[in-house]
Amino acid sequence: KTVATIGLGYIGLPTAAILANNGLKVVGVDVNQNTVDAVNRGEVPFVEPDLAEFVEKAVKDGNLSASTETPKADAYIVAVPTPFNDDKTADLGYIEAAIRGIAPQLEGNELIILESTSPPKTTQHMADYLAEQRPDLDMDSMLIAHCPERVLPGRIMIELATNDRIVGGLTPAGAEAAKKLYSAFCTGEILLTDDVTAEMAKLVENSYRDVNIAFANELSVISDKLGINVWELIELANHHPRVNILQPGPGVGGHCIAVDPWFIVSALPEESQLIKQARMVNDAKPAWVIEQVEKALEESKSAKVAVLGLAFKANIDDLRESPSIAIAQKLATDLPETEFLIVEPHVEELPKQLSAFKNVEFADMNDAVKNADIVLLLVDHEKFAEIDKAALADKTVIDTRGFWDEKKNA
Ligand code: SAJ
Repeated sequence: KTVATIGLGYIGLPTAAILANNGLKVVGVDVNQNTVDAVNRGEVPFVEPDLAEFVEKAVKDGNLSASTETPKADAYIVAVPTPFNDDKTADLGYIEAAIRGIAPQLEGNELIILESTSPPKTTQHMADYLAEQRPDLDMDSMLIAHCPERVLPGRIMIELATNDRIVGGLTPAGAEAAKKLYSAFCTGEILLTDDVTAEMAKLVENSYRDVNIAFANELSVISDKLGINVWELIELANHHPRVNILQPGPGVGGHCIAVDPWFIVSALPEESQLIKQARMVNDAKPAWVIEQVEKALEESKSAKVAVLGLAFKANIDDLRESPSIAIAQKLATDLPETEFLIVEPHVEELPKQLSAFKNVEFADMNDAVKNADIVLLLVDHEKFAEIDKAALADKTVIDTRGFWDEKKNA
């Protein structure tokens, strides 16, 4: 059996590599010539633990190659981006382009799996689009399914093999065929359903988390107005056997949780009031943090602010869609007289969004804390536990994660 994976990004390449390591002949397709060349040399164009070994071995064994052209294959896996437009609707352009590449190669009876996170009914749209491209093709013979990925970057090679998978077939035969392909490497349970339920399963997993984080973020704003400690409030409420409130923070980052709920909202705006409101609550949190800093600076604009953490969550180096970066950028723009000492132990230098500011400097953790008048903690990196608490005693501390809160850590 031969497989073509369309898209050699964070999901497509690991999937291609794991299939090839399990005896299938795989061609990875990408529009980026550099990516294609790198894979053909047995190299990986981005960092992900264990992936390099998988790719190197598969290429050496002759089971994996890459191309900018879509080849003939028995099965196609579409793993391309689905970004959203400014009006929060999904951009299906990359999926359609993938189908335009696949269409001329088809003879009937092939399997096509959509892996990209997509709004409800995208799998059906993909099939309809294919039928338009190939009016001569017997669509009833085609096996089409949606199989969303749920792997965590940093653990992709492990989670690809061990996570349970949801497979939604446009037809039961499509679901069965996709299950068979995934069982080449997936030791988790493979759960069959229809296409729209599978699309929604991925979206609601991330929306569930977003709504629950929004609840915690809203509580932090309410608690501030009431003059009570939100960390203590949540800690106490969570003693109830059926209550488990998440933790407030400076906002929600990353490329999934802050994006996926919009795919539901844009498909069903009237019906998705809660999901939409949660998104807005989380998106409003950075502005609230900025207000706290501005209040603290009212006395002296020439104060120094240590900003601890830029990553979108704890103990990673991923700065994409990070609320911390947005906060630092806005502060540096609005407060040109204030000096910002940026600390991010997981990266080597200031990211480009901050490097042009004259009032922003990349700093060592302990120096920044020592020299600052205000300490703003944005990410709960373990590394920050090494900061001597005595050094904070005479500073204004704005702790958006409750990192140093005694009630939270009681
Ligand atoms: N956050 C809070 N408070 C919390 C928990 C998280 O403010 O109590 C913030 C984090 O700081 C971060 C954001 O939310 O900015 C998202 O972090 P996360 O750890 O909740 O999730 P991600 O984006 O790293 O990964 C999620 C995971 N989905 C779920 O947990 C339902 C992961 O399993 C998915 O594979 C991934 O999205 C994805 O690719 O969809």
